[in-house]
Amino acid sequence: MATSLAGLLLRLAALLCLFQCIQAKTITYDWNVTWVNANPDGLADRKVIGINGQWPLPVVEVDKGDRLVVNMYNGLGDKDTSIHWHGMFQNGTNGMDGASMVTQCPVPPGQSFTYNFTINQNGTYWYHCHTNNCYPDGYRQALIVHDKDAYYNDMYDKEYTLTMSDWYHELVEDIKWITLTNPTGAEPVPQAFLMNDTTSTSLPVDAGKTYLLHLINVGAFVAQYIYIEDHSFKVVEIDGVYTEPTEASILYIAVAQRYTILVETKNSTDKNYPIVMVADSELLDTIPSDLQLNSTSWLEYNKDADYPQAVMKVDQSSSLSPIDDTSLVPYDHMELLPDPDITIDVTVIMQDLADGAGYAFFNNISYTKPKVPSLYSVLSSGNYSTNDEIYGEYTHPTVLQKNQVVEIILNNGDTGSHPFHLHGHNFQVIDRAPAYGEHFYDYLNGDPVAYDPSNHEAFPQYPIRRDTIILPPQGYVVLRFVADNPGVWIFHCHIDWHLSQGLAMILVEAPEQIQEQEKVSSQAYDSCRAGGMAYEGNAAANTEDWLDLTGQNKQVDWLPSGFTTKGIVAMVFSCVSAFLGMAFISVYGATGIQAKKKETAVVNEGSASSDR
Ligand SMILES: *[C@@H]1O[C@H](CO)[C@@H](O)[C@H](O)[C@H]1NC(C)=O
Ligand SMILES: *[C@@H]1O[C@H](CO)[C@@H](O)[C@H](O)[C@H]1NC(C)=O
Ligand SMILES: *[C@@H]1O[C@H](CO)[C@@H](O)[C@H](O)[C@H]1NC(C)=O
Ligand SMILES: *[C@@H]1O[C@H](CO)[C@@H](O)[C@H](O)[C@H]1NC(C)=O
Ligand SMILES: *[C@@H]1O[C@H](CO)[C@@H](O)[C@H](O)[C@H]1NC(C)=O
Ligand SMILES: *[C@@H]1O[C@H](CO)[C@@H](O)[C@H](O)[C@H]1NC(C)=O
Ligand SMILES: *[C@@H]1O[C@H](CO)[C@@H](O)[C@H](O)[C@H]1NC(C)=O
Ligand SMILES: *[C@@H]1O[C@H](CO)[C@@H](O)[C@H](O)[C@H]1NC(C)=O
Ligand SMILES: *[C@@H]1O[C@H](CO)[C@@H](O)[C@H](O)[C@H]1NC(C)=O
Ligand SMILES: [Cu+2]
Repeated sequence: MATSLAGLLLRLAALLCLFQCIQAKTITYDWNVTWVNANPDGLADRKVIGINGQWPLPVVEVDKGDRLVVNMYNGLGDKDTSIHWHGMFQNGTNGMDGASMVTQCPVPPGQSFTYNFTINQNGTYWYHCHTNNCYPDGYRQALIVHDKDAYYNDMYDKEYTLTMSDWYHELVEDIKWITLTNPTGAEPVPQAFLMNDTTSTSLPVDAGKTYLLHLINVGAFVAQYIYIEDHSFKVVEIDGVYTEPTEASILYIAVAQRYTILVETKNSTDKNYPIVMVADSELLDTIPSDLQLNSTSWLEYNKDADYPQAVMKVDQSSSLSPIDDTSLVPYDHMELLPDPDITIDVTVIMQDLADGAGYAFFNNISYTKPKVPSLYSVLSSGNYSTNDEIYGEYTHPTVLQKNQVVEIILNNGDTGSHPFHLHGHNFQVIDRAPAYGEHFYDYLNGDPVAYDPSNHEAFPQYPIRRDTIILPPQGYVVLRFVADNPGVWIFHCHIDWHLSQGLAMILVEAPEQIQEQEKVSSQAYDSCRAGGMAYEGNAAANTEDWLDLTGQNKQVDWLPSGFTTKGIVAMVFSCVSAFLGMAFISVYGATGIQAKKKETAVVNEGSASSDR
């Protein structure tokens, strides 16, 4: 009798603990964002964006179910800012998504913004600034969500987080980018590549154990190959989606993508093994001779043993053969979504506009930010919210109805590969071509190949889901998701340089539900007031006539017809060569020069005003 009472009490206590012990908590940070100095590659001291005087920035770690509250104070003095929590669905909290002019006003110096949302997702994420081009200045770091129910929890002994990134020595504001002098749109070439915000790092390991590694590319531009010499591993999660454990030996991680892997260590501790990161040099227009393309860190078995440099199996990064992410299977075996209710069919194009600078387009639109954050247009527009015209032509809006199955067909008219990211969702990847590996660049031999809805490979039964997907050079990718998350979500290339060239569009998902559920704090509107920005009205800030977009921000005008990028390239280079007194025009070919003869007058006007 006594024992069974004790047993009952014990069980009661256990039950209570179950309630209390797993009760979600609130994690609160006060972040004072200021400039600090850092020299992560040992090559150059530079100003970076720090938090509370520190850089590298704090890794945020939460348990699934927690509420995260970040009181951010902009102490930069000279720059607007905001934080996007990359991969977080912000279900019911669209205003916390952090994308400037989409879901909030940029936070000007001296203002605060409180991010406050619950996290009911698993896995590996990151946070970064989402105002203008502010994250290459260092404002980015890992965000890890621990899940006590993760299927792989009893399969490892210890976990590590390892970020990778490109690194520039100049402040973004000093990098010449969208200008007449760069008509080819050649992306700025980084000066270094970092592993975990340093040039190399050691992960101490014991023999005969299994380690969980969260790998995150927090770079602004360059994708990385990564492998561990003489070790294979199992992929268990990508972009917050658990996968069937899948054996792999090389990963290719584009900016913003994440992989979690299980690495089993060897039984002996006589050697340290290089963890090798190789920058994808195919993305670089030029490769300076002093740019170190590969970096080595170590699985450190033995502090007294050597730390050997990598023995590269191949000298060309493009011949490394990484696992194809579309071959992975989500652990939850979510089935292929049914045929779409709405299809968004867009083609990526890079082209110059009348100012002679290079821009990026979905079809014929280069995203240009509206005068009112699009979410605030939803909230102030009453029954006009379902009319896509009010969001302005140049935000490239599509209004989605609640629970529609949405298909995005993304064709690449460009010769580069691009990592595309959708806010607020992950998506099923139902088709992509060409595949990774030796055929990845095959479509460069001819015209771009568009997806043909009436002639395609069979879709996978359990397509992989992720939030950032690589679009192959001149190829395509096809994505599906359900519009079950009311909000304004931006879909964009995550190469930060391409985003600033306009490679983005917005989805206005279930605007009427947004109006019902979204509450924006008065503090959020304070950022708009302090920055002199409107927070009501259509894209042109018109609150009287919702369909009158007069005064909206527009993309730069088209070039006069017959005026080509090639012509501008020839013109600029011939100017440079004339200036230098050199005759290297011939390199650019006869067509370019002919085009140039017709067009010189127009471009000279442009250059006169922009150069002086
Ligand atoms: C932020 O940090 C700067 C530099 O240390 C300091 O001057 C400022 O008072 C701080 N502001 C807040 C709100 O903590
Ligand atoms: C965060 O949001 C919750 C739910 O709306 C609210 O109860 C709480 O007061 C908020 N916290 C802060 C610090 O704003
Ligand atoms: C990477 O850097 C973060 C932040 O500085 C640190 O918490 C983490 O332990 C580092 N990881 C490794 C593997 O050194
Ligand atoms: C998140 O974790 C839960 C519990 O482990 C799991 O059931 C669910 O499938 C996971 N979600 C994804 C997208 O992998
Ligand atoms: C280490 O030894 C154990 C037990 O002998 C064996 O099962 C395991 O496969 C070995 N691991 C490696 C990586 O060789
Ligand atoms: C790493 O890259 C550099 C050039 O950036 C090259 O000289 C070196 O040989 C490479 N290292 C290995 C191990 O291949
Ligand atoms: C894009 O094309 C559409 C359809 O041809 C046209 O109506 C629209 O004006 C174009 N927009 C721009 C910015 O050129
Ligand atoms: C919007 O609502 C107003 C009343 O609030 C009504 O007069 C108007 O006809 C409605 N417009 C549309 C397009 O439904
Ligand atoms: C958002 O929440 C709703 C209701 O709680 C749910 O049905 C929906 O699946 C969620 N969507 C996402 C993307 O998490
Ligand atoms: Cu891109």
